[in-house]
Amino acid sequence: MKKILVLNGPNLNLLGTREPATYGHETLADVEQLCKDTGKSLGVEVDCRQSNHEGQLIDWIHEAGREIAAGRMIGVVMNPGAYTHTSIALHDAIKGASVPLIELHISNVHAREEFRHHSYISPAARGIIVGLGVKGYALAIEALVRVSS
Ligand code: CA2
Repeated sequence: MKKILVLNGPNLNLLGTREPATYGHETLADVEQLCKDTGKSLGVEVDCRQSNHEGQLIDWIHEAGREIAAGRMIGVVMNPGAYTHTSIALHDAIKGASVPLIELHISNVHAREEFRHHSYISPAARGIIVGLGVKGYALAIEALVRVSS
């Protein structure tokens, strides 16, 4: 069974604990369960990881690149959190590791502050899902399966 890696970036471990008007009531554990259930229904294994550290996220993208090259992984779904708006290093990692990656945001970043309108990740992403709440994770997993088959 092929795998998909779901990466959540900084502060997403706080999901469900505050700012419910923006990010909903579901916790990160709820989101990870949704991802695993979605994968199961599509015949893929979903591995979920979260880190508040840019270098850790980069190491996981490199690892995904090796798994994809070996034919064991389809790609990555990533909510890069605020690193979306700052991280050239994540952009370079995605491109450098040749990882098909769906960039995902729970909130509609384009309807929020100006500083959230620019993404360093989008030019390196295979596709983008924005503003559909945590259900976007299920849509992103399905999108990755569909575009890679
Ligand atoms: O909408 C998204 O998914 C974001 O990637 C979330 C990031 C934000 O910096 C991006 O602009 C958009 C923030 C994640 C922080 O998550 C929290 C969840 C609950 C409480 C506090 C923060």
